[in-house]
Amino acid sequence: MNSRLKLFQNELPTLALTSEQLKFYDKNGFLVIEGFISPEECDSLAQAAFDYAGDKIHNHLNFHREIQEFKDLILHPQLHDICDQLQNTRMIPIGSIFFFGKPNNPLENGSLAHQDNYAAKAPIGSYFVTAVSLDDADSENGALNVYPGSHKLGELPYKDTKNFEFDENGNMTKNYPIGSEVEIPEGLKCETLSYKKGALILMHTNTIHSADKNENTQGRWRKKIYMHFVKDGDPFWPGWNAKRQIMDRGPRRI
Ligand SMILES: O=C(O)CCC(=O)C(=O)O
Repeated sequence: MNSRLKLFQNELPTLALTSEQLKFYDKNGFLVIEGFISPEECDSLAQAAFDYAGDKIHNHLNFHREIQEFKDLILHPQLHDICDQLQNTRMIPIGSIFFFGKPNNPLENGSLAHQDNYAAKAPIGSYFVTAVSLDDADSENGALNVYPGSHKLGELPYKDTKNFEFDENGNMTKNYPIGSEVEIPEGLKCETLSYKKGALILMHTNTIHSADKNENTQGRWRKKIYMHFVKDGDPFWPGWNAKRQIMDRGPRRI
């Protein structure tokens, strides 16, 4: 398969985070880096997603195993540089999930307030969440809500809930709001992020987050690819739907 993107280039210079970015992440449990990829690269990824999905406009797991552009993205050396610095070790990609974020789509219903490690069950602090937004996103089209500082609370008790239902042919028939819900501890504030097309969002696995269903009436989509990592050598639960698996990614550069 030929890639229309030229993302995976070993010769890309290393990307060092600033001390402000590191401090912000440490304090808040998330970080947004605008302009990580270009609008053209976003469009190329979006086109590849539409070409692959056809009329199946819903969440898709592991596009990076099916679509070269998404494989290039999850293997982007500068994405790894950033993950490695924030987690202070070599981070290994293990899975991804794509959201079309089509306005008023019955097969996309946002997500409940949750932490992400309920799914991967990796050692505490090992699992790591990254996402690239392929559209501008804000409260008008269901952007990500985060609870700054919640990553310092450890793993909270959660209500186990189903995310998806599939028919016998593997087609998604039902989508519940994603995530196993946690109770929001007192004192935490919810912040709805806004970011531009091409932004990279990094999130500690214990950061409580959610997203509203996209009910935009102006036809604004909110396409986004989440890519998940785990610390090199750590165990995790593959998951019957997600089927997480390690990928070969090259050496740590920074
Ligand atoms: O729709 C979103 O951006 C949030 C998705 C989410 O909460 C998740 O994948 O854990």
